[in-house]
Amino acid sequence: MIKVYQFAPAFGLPNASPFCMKLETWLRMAGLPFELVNDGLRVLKAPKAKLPYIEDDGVLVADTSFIIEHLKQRHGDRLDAALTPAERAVSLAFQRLFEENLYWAVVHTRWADEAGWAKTREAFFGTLPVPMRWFVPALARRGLLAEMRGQGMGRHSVAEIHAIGIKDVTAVADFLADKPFMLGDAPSSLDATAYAFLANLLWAPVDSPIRRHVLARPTLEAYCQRMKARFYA
Ligand SMILES: N[C@@H](CCC(=O)N[C@@H](CS)C(=O)NCC(=O)O)C(=O)O
Repeated sequence: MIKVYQFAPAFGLPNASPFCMKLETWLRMAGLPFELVNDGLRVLKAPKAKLPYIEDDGVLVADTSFIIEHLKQRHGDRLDAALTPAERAVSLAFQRLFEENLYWAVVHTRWADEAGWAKTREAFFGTLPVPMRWFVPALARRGLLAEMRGQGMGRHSVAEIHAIGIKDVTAVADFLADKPFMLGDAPSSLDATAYAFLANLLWAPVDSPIRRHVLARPTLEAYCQRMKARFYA
């Protein structure tokens, strides 16, 4: 059985970490049996100090892209085998948009913005025992803000970060258009990423101009509802 080490669910989502939600969605889409281990403290022991990671037949694999590659090799490619080279290229480009760019704009709304941080602190750390609850949130916040600055997003003004996120959302909405799934009629691995990131924007109670822009494109919410009904029924 594949064991998935991830953060505990928060914000009423399968996971408030879009990467953890991506992996769970992908496993559901691929129809592979798995067991979730919801334990945020595992990040301290994780091979790359990030969650999620998996244990599959004694092998540890970290990073959702490497995990999915590993699972495809071991259990067959149930989602992307029929994609053309052009579809694979588009899929990779959108994956990068979500994971390497939009992600950091979302991090800003949750960890830098004061109103977003109040929600994040309560949802992610509210159940920590005292005295951890007194110092862990501030330490984690400092770490995330330093990562965001290191990545580059954290060097932009708030207005610029929102504009960047809005451009990404516009590109996704324009590309999805009225297709049922990102690449057409059939779901592919890209939908695991797209759904996880869009649902985290839409359904986490963290307001921002980026979230309002997602709400302003109703095909995106319809897409999330479609993914939820099909894979989380
Ligand atoms: N590229 C990684 C990213 C995973 C990632 O960024 N996980 C975040 C949660 S969304 C994390 O564990 N952060 C902990 C930290 O940065 O200390 C993947 O695809 O799995």
